[in-house]
Amino acid sequence: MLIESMETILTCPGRNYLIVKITTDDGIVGYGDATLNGREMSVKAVLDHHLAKYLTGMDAERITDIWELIYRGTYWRGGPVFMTALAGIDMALWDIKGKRYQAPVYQLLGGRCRDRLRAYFHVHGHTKEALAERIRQRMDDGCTCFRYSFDTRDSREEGLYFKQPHQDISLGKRIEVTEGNIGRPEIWDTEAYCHDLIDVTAYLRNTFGHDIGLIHDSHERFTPIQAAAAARQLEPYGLYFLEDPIEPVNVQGLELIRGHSVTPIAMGELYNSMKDCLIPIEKNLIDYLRLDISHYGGITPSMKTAAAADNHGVKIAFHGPSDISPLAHAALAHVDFAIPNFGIQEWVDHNQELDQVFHTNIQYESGYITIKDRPGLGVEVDESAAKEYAYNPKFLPTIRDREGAVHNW
Ligand code: KDG
Ligand code: MG
Repeated sequence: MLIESMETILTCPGRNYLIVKITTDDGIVGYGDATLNGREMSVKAVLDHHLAKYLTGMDAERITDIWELIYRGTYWRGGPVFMTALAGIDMALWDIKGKRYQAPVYQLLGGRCRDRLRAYFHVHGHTKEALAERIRQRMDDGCTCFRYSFDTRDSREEGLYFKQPHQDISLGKRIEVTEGNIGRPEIWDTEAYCHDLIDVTAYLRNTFGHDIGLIHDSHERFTPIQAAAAARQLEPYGLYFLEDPIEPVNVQGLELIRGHSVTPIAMGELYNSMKDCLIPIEKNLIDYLRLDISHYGGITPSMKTAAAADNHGVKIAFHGPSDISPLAHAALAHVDFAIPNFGIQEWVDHNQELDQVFHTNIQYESGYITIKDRPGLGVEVDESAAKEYAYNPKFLPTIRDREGAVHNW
């Protein structure tokens, strides 16, 4: 079964998504996700100009071999752009293999280890009371774990709030900086944020008791000592995990946090290869690995890394935001079902446009994700619907501190 062609499809049903489509000489079509938020065109160029012809004529069944060939055989390796392109190819090849053997991908990965996946959603509130209200609404539909964010009030300037740039994604209001407002990035103050983080977390725990899981994502905005102090102060409130407290690939920073607190730590959405995460795994510096399957080279390396993590008691909690497509959500769900060390899955609501383009077989209901058996990844792509939603270039949000210096995103 030879690869006849590889194409890319760029679509924007609410957000921009880059799809990889591989067709084999016997007519099987496989799809994968190659979306890198705000960098779609660079991934598309890698796929269209550097890899499409290269793949033509290769045996579509040899997934690992093709992965190795592209990863190490073409000399320049790694980085988010390249690993996202590779992920799209890898997912499409797994989709093809499933269709070829008429089996869902998780069956080819070893079969189910569980019946359903516990999911968590983002909740954001302007105030802590509003945040609690959002959590209550979500609890009504069965959700038991929440990734909470909030606006921080500026004590020095009446009426000013420090915003977390990503905050409104969960509410469907995307605040990516557009060309028009790129000169006005959000202001950031880590000290004020840290103070509010402890205050808001205490409020949520006191309000809801231990009935719910609480996750906070710091988006690498702390220095190691700030992160250690925050993790220690958060200890009494029993977080499910504190996510991305510091920049990736800072082993000493993670050691500092670990030396001062037992708050569970999650890292990983900015990792691109096993080399980024092996030391934190082996030294037990993290508790949850949040790989982004679309930026980490796909299903093939994720399975290997999950096995390494399992060996050290580290659980997998894949990055699952709205800026990767339902194809990526399906791919990570297949892995989640097939690995013994699944932790929890970040999940997002779908809008109508998204459902028009991607007909997915992965469902969320009452706090859990289930999968309906279909061959391959199980997501049908409506290409004519995809064409209706033209690419809409956007900038990612940025933040600066009070003095105007750029701060970690
Ligand atoms: O594109 C950036 C998003 O993927 C990121 O803000 C989402 O950190 C994120 C998360 O944990 O979902
Ligand atoms: Mg995150």
